[in-house]
Amino acid sequence: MGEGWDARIGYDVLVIGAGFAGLHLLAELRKSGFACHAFETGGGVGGTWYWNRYPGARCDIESLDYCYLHDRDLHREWTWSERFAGQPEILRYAEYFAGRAGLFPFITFGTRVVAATFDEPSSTWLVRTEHGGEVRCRFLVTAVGCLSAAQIPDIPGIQRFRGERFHTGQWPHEPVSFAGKRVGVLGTGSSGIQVIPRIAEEAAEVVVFQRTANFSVPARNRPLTEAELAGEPEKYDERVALASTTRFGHVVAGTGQSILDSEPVERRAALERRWADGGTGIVATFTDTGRDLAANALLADFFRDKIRQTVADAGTAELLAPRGHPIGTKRLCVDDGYFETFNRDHVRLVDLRAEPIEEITEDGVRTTRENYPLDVLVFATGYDAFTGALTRMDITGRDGVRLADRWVDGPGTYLGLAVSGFPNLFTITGPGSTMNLSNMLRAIEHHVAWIRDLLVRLRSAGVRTAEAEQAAQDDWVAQVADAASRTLYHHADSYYLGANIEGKARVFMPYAGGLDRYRRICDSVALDGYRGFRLSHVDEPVAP
Ligand code: N01
Repeated sequence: MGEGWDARIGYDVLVIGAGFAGLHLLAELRKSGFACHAFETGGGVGGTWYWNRYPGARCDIESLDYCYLHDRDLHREWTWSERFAGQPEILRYAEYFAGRAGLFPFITFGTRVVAATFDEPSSTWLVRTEHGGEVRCRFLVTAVGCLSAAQIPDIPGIQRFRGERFHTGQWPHEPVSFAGKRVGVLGTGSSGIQVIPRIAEEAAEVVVFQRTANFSVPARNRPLTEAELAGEPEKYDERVALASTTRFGHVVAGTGQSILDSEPVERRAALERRWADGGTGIVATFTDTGRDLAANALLADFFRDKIRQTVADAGTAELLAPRGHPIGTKRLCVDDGYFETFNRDHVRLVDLRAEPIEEITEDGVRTTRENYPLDVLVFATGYDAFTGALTRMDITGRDGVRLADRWVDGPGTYLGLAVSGFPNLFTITGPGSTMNLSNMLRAIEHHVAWIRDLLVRLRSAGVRTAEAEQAAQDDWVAQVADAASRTLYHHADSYYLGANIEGKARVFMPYAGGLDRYRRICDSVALDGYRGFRLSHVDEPVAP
């Protein structure tokens, strides 16, 4: 039990989730001497990488950037095999980390947390699991991921379908065979764009139901070379420095030029170089494409031309060419042969804007135009992003207020780390932090260190509760909105704005001001004695 707190409480800290965030926090808390434990819904560690086992699942950030950097030895010990690691390798890395830090005995697997209630007289959280277990703790930290609450659309007849049905984010552990089958895929975001080419390699027929065409760039994945791996130890310090000095947490080099000021020939040459190199870095080639619609349109034209050059059938190419949202305002996808897949005879694209789905039948999908008989339906339909994993739990703070109710008009947080009215609750990569607008691993490492330092400080100061002040939270919510208003994000109906979930408030949820700026703000809050938090001490009287 951690020193300074009452041993009768239960745990000092409970962590919900054992993905990259939960594992790292658990390891840090244990090193700092806290009595802590984690609950995890899955049967193993890894979070996103435990659940997303669909064929083709692969990270869109380079392996050497998408890994922990807080431990130099760990970075030296692990050897990545490819430029963009696949799901099995990333999962092995998470398992290796958990084993190396001796975390397995401190995680209860296969156990979903369904409720957490703040008990005001004792200033503790009472946490309830799906199996009816109850555990008490002083501090509760959510590490539930921001893209983990899978979303299956409520299409009429969906329950009647007699074939197999999968969501990419809840993929089964046993192999799924598509051989000889007619497979329908709904959704053409990052998951759909990765899974469709792999399914097409095996299936007899593939029908892709597309509502919104998406921008995608080839990954150009390849094995990492001996030279790259050998040079890595020397690059370690630079990578650590970049985590706090760059917008994304790793370097995304551009030309430093405006696309509007560039000559057509040099513009094309710069973009062709990036296209040939692969990965999302192409959107950072020019300085103005993320904030100016005319500049953005030039970049979007380049992408649409690439689709026309790749897809043989002109009509299909036009349907696949994204329109109606600026490039980058929905997450840029990274693919391996996505557009080429539509040149295969057994792959068909259905434009749901022209023929919406009327219903799912026992043996397929019926649109306003046609019946599509199917053996398998794959939902690559995304997530109730950023808030869903939190609001699907019944979290109740002071005065019996539920988090889901508190956030009905959009998620209010202080720094994405705490919520007023919910004392002693901290959220790793919560709404209002940079989340997936930055490298998630860099954001996680920052949050974990920040929360650990705060807890150590609270313990040594004998603090009973720490709670975000409403005024500080309101100010932060305004800063999040202001940062978003300087971007083009409002021009797309994206999950960043909650637009993919019917009835969800349309509020831009991530902090778009950059991880470097965000870190400076959080660090100044800490240096300033945790400005914006109200602290009550162990010897203060507790409200009745
Ligand atoms: O989900 P999405 P995702 N009828 O929300 C469509 C990360 N990730 O799982 O755009 C028909 O992006 C929806 O259409 P629309 C990454 O951060 C990373 O693909 O709403 N279609 C859209 O096409 C990513 O951004 C990696 O019109 C429906 C799709 O489903 C995030 O996770 C890999 C529909 C959902 O796309 C989420 O990606 C995978 C309906 N009723 C994921 N409802 C990598 O690292 C939804 N759609 C590479």
